[in-house]
Order: sequence, then C-alpha cells, then structure tokens
Amino acid sequence: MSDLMRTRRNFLALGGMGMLLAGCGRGAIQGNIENTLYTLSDPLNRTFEQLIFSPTKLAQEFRANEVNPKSLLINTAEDNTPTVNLDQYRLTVKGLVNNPLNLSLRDIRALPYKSTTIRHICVEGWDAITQWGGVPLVEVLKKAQPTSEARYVFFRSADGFVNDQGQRSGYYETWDMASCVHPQTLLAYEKNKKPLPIENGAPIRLASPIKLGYKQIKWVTEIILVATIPTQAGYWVDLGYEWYGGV
Ligand SMILES: Nc1nc2c(c(=O)[nH]1)N[C@H]1C(S)=C(S)[C@@H](COP(=O)(O)O)O[C@H]1N2
Ligand SMILES: [Mo]
Repeated sequence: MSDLMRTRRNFLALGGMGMLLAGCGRGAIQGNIENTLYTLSDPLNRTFEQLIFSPTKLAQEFRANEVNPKSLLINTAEDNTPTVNLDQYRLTVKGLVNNPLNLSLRDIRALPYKSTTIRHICVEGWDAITQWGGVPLVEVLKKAQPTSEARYVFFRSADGFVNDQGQRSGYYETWDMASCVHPQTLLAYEKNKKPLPIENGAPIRLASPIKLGYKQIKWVTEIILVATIPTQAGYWVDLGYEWYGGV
C-alpha cells in the first residue's frame, strides 16, 4: 500500500470523518455511514422500484480524443490476476431477487449496450479518462427483479490471494442500490473500444464515474442482493477505506 493510502486511512481512523467531509463540502451521505445510514431517507433507504423511476444527475463524460490509454494503471491487490475460462464463465445474480440469473458472456452481450467515456479516479493519486462499453448494471438488475427488501449489492470477483493469516481471500465489494441503478454504472466488457483486457478485469468489471477506483471491481463472477451491508463490506473498505467511496 502506498504512503498516500496509509495517510488517508490514518486520517479517517482519527475520527475526523465529519470534519473531513465538511471540509470537502460533501453531503452527509459520504459521512460516517454506519451512524447515518438508517436515519437517511434519501437515497440509501430506497428500493430498486423507487430508484429506477427517480431522476439521476449524470456525471461528466469526455470526448474520444480526451482518452489517454496509458493513464489507466493496472491496480490489482497482491498483483494476482486470475485465469478465467471464457467458455465456462458465468455471472450469477442471486440473493434478494425474484428471478436469479446465470448468464454466459453471450447472454450479457445480448443485453442493451452502452458506452461511457469517464474519469477513473484511484485514491493512490492517479486518474484516467477511459472509454468503457458494456451493459448498464440496472438492466441486469431489472432482469433479476430485486425484492422490496434488497438495499445493497454485493459483488464477488475471481481474483484470490492468501492473507497474512494464511487464509485465502478474494476481492469483493458492496454498493448501495442507488449507485447500482445509476445509468452510467456499467458491467463493462470493452475498454477504449477494444475487448476488455484480462488485467483490467475481463470478462466483466464494474465501471462507473460516481465511485472511486477501489469500488470498480474487476473479474465479477457473483452479484448478490442483500438487505444490509455485510460485515465483510469490501476488500479495501475492511482495511479502513470509506464504504461509500463516492467521487
Ligand atoms: N477484483 C479486483 N477489482 C479491483 C481491484 C483488485 O485488486 N481486484 N483493484 C481496484 C482498484 S484499487 C482500482 S484503482 C481499479 C483499477 O482498475 P485497472 O487495474 O483496470 O486500472 O480496479 C479496482 N478493482
Ligand atoms: Mo485504486
């Protein structure tokens, strides 16, 4: 982990969250989520049905000539790029849904395609204007039909590694439903108009302009709809990073 990451983590750990947020001029939604979550009515407590009919503010998009392919650095925990057999690959969607899914790459490519050219921001101090193509996550969720209890979406990925205690672990993330149904949040299989390279998360990764880099989980294999944020909320989040991870 870089010094920047450590500094940020220590700062957050000092309990300066409220001050920090006030200083950044950001709303309470990015604050101490554990304390504020259940008192906020908007938008973290809203159901999928309510959210898909709510107007959304779009994030900035860029022109094709603003893409700098070299600026997107590969950032993989433990440098552990998984091997994924594309023929056997399945994306499962389960949990609090009326219609669990088990999608092949063909199934995913048959869903509505969308392209976004957005800025990816990593907390390690770099950013990259990148084009992503894929299916809006909301389209997959619509097919799965979240129940009225579903509030968060947990993602599991194919990369794995062994931690200090010798336990095998993998990258995982949890997002709030509003960010999942955001029209610029994609399950991407294309980067800069080419098939997504393995190191960037092929066959499927999350790509969204409204969340920081560590929320953009690569090699997604499982999407599980849940009612509350799991104790293991995210790989970096469990190491001290802010859960919401908004931009
Ligand atoms: N599965 C998985 N997803 C991940 C990571 C990871 O280590 N494993 N790293 C995250 C971080 S910190 C960033 S900045 C981006 C980097 O994406 P890139 O490697 O395609 O540039 O992926 C995110 N998604
Ligand atoms: Mo990152």
